[in-house]
Amino acid sequence: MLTANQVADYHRDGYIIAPQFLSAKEIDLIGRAARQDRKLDAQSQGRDDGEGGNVRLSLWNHPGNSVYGMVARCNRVVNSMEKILEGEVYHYHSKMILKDAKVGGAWTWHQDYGYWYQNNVLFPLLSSVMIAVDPATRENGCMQVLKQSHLLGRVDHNLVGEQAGANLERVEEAEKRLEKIYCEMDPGDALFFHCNLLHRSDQNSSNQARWTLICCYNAARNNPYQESHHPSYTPLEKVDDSAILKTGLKRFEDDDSQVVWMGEKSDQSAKSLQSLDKS
Ligand SMILES: O=C(O)CCC(=O)C(=O)O
Repeated sequence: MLTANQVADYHRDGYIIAPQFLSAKEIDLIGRAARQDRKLDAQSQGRDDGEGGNVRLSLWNHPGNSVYGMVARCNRVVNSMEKILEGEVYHYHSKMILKDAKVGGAWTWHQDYGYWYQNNVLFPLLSSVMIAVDPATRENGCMQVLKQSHLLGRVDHNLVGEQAGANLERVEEAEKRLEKIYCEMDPGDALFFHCNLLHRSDQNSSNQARWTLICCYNAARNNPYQESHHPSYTPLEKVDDSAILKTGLKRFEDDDSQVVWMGEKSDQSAKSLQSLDKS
């Protein structure tokens, strides 16, 4: 679990990197499961990155009983989130970002709340944890964050390609004042980040894939005021940390009955934004 100091750093900077948050055995299992998982692959969708590339991701709403679900439900992760968000949390969704060698697309500067605000969530009481499955480096398009940008509050977003992009003038001004951090990570390292933290990543032109698992949580007391394509409050069944290894290579291919896939067609968060061309 995150320590009190790590949580304090998170609140000061908008993010914290916890090295080796998953053990070598756990992350090796996740990587093997994901790479052999035909269902995860089949459910993946591409999103135009507005820079001539395409990001590929698979996204599911409920954590379910796969090995990825065990990560999203384990005490180590969920209790850390409950410390950060200061109360009960529920699973908002998880996604695997499949940033493949040579072809993996970019993510434009955005805040996650730039998307989620569109989903009738009133307060920015959401947080995500990005767990490196592969080494994430500057060369293969690791995450970049603007330190302390969560203190800006929510910035307006427009549609960029098929992504939500933060207002560029604001981003440029923020870049002059705030430090940009390249979050290079080893497999098993975890980046916890605030939903108003500005972040992006470059295209992957290297020979190394950069896959990451991202689990997102909303505070239970921040239940959306209207239903959307991501879940409203659903009690989260926590599991012991040992459940990850005990579950073994249980992939979506073996059982995805609990997860509720979210295909491109039903993800309206970015699509509901105005395109810059039209504005
Ligand atoms: O995978 C990345 O580099 C960024 C992903 C991201 O920003 C997101 O899923 O919101």
